[in-house]
Parts: sequence; C-alpha cells; structure tokens
Amino acid sequence: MPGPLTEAQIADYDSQGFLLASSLFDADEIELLRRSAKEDKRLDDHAFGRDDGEGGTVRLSVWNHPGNGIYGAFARCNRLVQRAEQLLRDEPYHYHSKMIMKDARVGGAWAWHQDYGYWYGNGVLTPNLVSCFIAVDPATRENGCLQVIRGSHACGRVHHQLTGQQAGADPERVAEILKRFELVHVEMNPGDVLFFHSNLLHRSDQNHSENPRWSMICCYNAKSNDPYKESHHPRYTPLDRLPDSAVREIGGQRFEDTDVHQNDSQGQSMAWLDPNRDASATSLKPTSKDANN
Ligand SMILES: O=C(O)CCC(=O)C(=O)O
Repeated sequence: MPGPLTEAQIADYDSQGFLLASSLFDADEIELLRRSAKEDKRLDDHAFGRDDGEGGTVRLSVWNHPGNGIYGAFARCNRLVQRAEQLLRDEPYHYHSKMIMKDARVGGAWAWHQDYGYWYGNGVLTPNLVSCFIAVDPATRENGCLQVIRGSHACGRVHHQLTGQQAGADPERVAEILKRFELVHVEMNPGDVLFFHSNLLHRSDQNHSENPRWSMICCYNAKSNDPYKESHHPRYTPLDRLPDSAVREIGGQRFEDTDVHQNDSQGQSMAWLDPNRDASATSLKPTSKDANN
C-alpha cells in the first residue's frame, strides 16, 4: 500500500496546483468501482445533463455524503483522505463526490473553470479545497482527458460566468493565462488519481471516440474552511475514515449481495443532489451573449 505523500510531492502540488498519483488503486480495486458504476441504475436515475455550449451535453451524478457503499469506500479510504489532509494541511471533510459519465461518441465538454469558481457562492471563504479525480476508464486525448493549466491556481479566483448551462472562467483572462502558463493534457490509466487545487483551471474536450471516459471525483473541504452559510453542499461533517482494505471488502460484498440493486440501503445515506438545487453554476450571471438570446 502506498505510504503518505513526501515533502517533495507536497511541494510539487503547492507549486503546480496538481499532483498525479499513478496506480493509487490497483486493477482489482478499480475494476470493482468500474463494474459497480456501470451497473448502477442509481447513477442513471440521479444523472443530470448540462449543455456544454459546444453542441454536446455533460452527464454527471452528484452526492453529498460518501455513504457506506463502494463509492463511500473510495471517498473515505485512508489513501485518499490522508493525502487530502496533507494537501489541505487540515482535517478534510467530504464536500461531495460525483461520477462524470463521459460516454463514448456523445460525452460533452467541460469549459475552462476553477472548482472554487463554482463553490465561492456557497459561502466557502478560502480556496482550501482539493478534488481527487479517480480515473475509472482510461483517459486519453482521444476520449477527452482532463486538461489543466500548470500553476494557474496562483492566479487566484478568476471571474466565472454562465455560458449555456455551464459556468466558465472569463475567456479573455484564460487566454492570457495560457500565454504564460503551460497547458497539460492529463492522460490517466484506471486507478490513477489526480489531486488538484480548487483554483486550478481545468477543462476537457468532447468525447468523439469509441471509448467511454468515466471518472469519479471526490471533493474535500478543510474543516477550518467550514462555509459560513447553508448551501446545496454540506457544512463541516466529520468524515468516518476507513482503512484501505475497505475498498476490496465493501466492493466485493456488493457483488455477493444479489439484492443490492433492489435494496438500496447503501444509497440512502448518500444524499444524491437534486440538479435543481445545484446552484453552484446556475446562480452565476449569464454572459451578455446568452442574455441577448
Ligand atoms: O470530467 C471532466 O472532464 C471535468 C469535470 C469537472 O471539471 C468538474 O466536475 O468540475
């Protein structure tokens, strides 16, 4: 089992705004997640789509509490939570998780944005949050891997506006940032995890390939950054950390339990997000282009 992050890795994260951990989950573990997700009707039932402003639609499901099932085993396992703690330098709590279902041929694009650009309006005072992007399928240039701008978290929060149904960072500013900072395509294998700062600019292309690009993203906020007001994502809630072995144990049980799809006891505790309550993006002002339409 991989140990904690080294000082050098933490320093890398601080300067680049992201850190790629290769094979943080092994092939068996990630296959448990992949199979669970692809067979999970609840993900479809709770999925919502957002117009990507490029003629496609992004599809995702979001839940606020990690729960006791396989998704919770990933979000609560020591491997992720310990790293989040090291990067936040504070006790992490689960802010939400989501499954990004970027399907073959039709998966939509994500505009340049910062997660903190979405979350600022939720009463979160500092950008001391970290997102952990777990590759469920291989993520390549062809199927729309994540793109990041190295070091862009240092630019601070960029103004975000709504284009179509997606919030994006001010395009003029992003264009200038791209002249000075490096664009990185983060190609990943299943089980790799990208940790990234909430002010890191990131986007992804549509998926025109024959291969799906699903990923689960677990987002953690620092305890000391407890939002000052209620929103559609939780305020500080202690995280019940699990040993790393829980991924295999809970994932294995899922497939032994033939009633799991009918008996949704694992899902009850997750607080799936109703898309109509997801005001992170939609509370933003539309661009003048949209306003004229
Ligand atoms: O999966 C992607 O390509 C991007 C997802 C993302 O940026 C987000 O959920 O905020």
